[in-house]
Amino acid sequence: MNRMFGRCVLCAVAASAAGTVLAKENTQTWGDEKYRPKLFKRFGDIVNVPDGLTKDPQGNIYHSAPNLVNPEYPGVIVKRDFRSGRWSVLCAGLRSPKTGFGRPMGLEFCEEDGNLYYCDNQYFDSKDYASRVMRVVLDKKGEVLRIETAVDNVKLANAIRFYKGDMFITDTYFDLDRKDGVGVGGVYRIPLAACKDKTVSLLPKPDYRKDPYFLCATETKPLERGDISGADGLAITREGHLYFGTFGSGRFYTAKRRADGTYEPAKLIFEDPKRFPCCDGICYDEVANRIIMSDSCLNALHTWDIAKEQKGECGFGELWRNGDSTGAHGLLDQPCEPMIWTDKKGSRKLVVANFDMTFPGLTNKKNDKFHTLSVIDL
Ligand SMILES: [Ca+2]
Ligand SMILES: [Ca+2]
Repeated sequence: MNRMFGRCVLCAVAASAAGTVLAKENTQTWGDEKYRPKLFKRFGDIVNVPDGLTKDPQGNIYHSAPNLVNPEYPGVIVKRDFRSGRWSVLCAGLRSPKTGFGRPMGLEFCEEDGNLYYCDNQYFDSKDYASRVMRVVLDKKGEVLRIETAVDNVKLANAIRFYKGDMFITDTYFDLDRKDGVGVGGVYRIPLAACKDKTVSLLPKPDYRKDPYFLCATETKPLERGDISGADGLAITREGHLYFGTFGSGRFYTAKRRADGTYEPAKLIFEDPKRFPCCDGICYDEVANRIIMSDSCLNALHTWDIAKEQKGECGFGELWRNGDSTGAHGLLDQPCEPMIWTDKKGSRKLVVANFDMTFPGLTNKKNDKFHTLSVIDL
């Protein structure tokens, strides 16, 4: 009897502890309540650092997790079946021969060849060009046949997009050790044909301007939190224009595509460290003709209105922001990648991955046990 009582007391304590957690979720929020993020998915520790998001033409969702917080679990790509809503493991990230880890981050389904590509971010394990872009070759049923290296010699492969036969990736660190303390990162453009039958190797960074695949550079003057990370998120509009921003300082750029398929030099279009101190993953919202940016530092989602930009106005806006949160009830917890997705009822959603692996100076203060995706009704 006493033992039973003891157990009940323990339960009561646990419930009260959970209640405390709930109360703390009443963190400050900014933004229209209709955009309050809700919980889309909570994973077990098998996905302990949620990162990249993409979808295929059938509406299946692919989600990557480099799992840097709890290395008991390998980096992994999971898949949500559109019809059943069930999640399953698609594959583990292929282990790097240099580090022994597989670290899938930004990923994109390529409609041109029907395969899934992901950035293998080895930078936290090796700064010696160990990162790669991997191609997950799928059969007609979507099962994995093999994983092969499309691009190597990358420092920190971060985001990946496709446009008209070309792959575009960001490399967040060039490690040029500039005297002025500015961090350089950049965007590369690699024709799919160039890496179809062999691996494309990027040139070492001291020669980056000679690299035939180099497209444009970003510069990051560190803010108070001392982060010099460069190009991170990348989005491409239906006309092929590029948008990208720096993780360390939220500098936001565009590079316009010319009619002949070449690109104009990158242009800095927004820089305001108070409102946008960190550009993590971004996506293009074709319906609203805007870019949606996740801000890992402020726990926020911002927007960039392209029509306003074309009129010479500032396109910046804030969609949602909240204070420190575990994400247990869907609030943002270091949002790193947004994705537009239409559910079975035809309702347009914004799905957001919450990285929840805190760095100095971020709103997120703790790597907690809630590994989550949020969702917002658009
Ligand atoms: Ca957290
Ligand atoms: Ca969390």
